[in-house]
Amino acid sequence: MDSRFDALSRRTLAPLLLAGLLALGGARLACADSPVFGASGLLPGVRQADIVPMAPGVGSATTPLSPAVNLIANGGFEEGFQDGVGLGWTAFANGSSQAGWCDDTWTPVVYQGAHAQLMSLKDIQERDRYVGIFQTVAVVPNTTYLLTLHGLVRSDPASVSVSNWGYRMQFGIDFGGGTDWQSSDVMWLELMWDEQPRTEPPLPTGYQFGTYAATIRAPGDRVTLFIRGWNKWPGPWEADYDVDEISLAAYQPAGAAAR
Ligand SMILES: [Ca+2]
Repeated sequence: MDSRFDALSRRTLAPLLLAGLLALGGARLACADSPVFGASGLLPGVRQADIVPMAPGVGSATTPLSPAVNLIANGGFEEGFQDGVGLGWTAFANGSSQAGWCDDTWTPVVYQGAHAQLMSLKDIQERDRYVGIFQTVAVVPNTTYLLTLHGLVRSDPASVSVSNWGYRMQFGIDFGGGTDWQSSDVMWLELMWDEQPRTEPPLPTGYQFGTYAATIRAPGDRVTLFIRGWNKWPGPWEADYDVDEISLAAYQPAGAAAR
């Protein structure tokens, strides 16, 4: 892949403001009980070549087409929610747990604007429980797109060593535009966003957001983007997965865009 296709990895410190949503007696509760669905799925193999992550460090050298048109509807979650799920998105989960979705307005975990999508899991009865959202968008075949995700993982253990890497976030792409998150057509990749304290922003830095960017070449006229939180182990601990500012936009390298 062209070396100009490089990093957008960056971290942003959130202000340490404890805004109100879901604050109760000092403990922040995640979503209330919400519907759960279906049976569990396995992680299918990843055809890495179809999703090209950007290496860290050269973010300024990459430029989406200007003006970049975000194909994702409500990618910043500022346009509303229904039943806790951002408008334009569809929820999924695989049961044996309490799964929930919320309009998260808690300032420290909102990447931009006033809202983020919160997905939560707790009271896990079996291994490998998932909570997620997806959206299908129309694309131009054989066109390269830039996918950008922002978010963070929060858990009660607040440590990958304590939880044994028990709380991870992933995204998946179905290049055929399918809407079954358990289909083997979905290619899943892990976001390397390690868990942070669930209810108390770490001092002195506050929460650190993860940013992921990759180029995607769509073979057909539709692709589906899935995003999910993954609780690996049974147990009572809660994990909260926030995502915000999700973008899929036609893309060309900076050198071409500058002319
Ligand atoms: Ca937002």
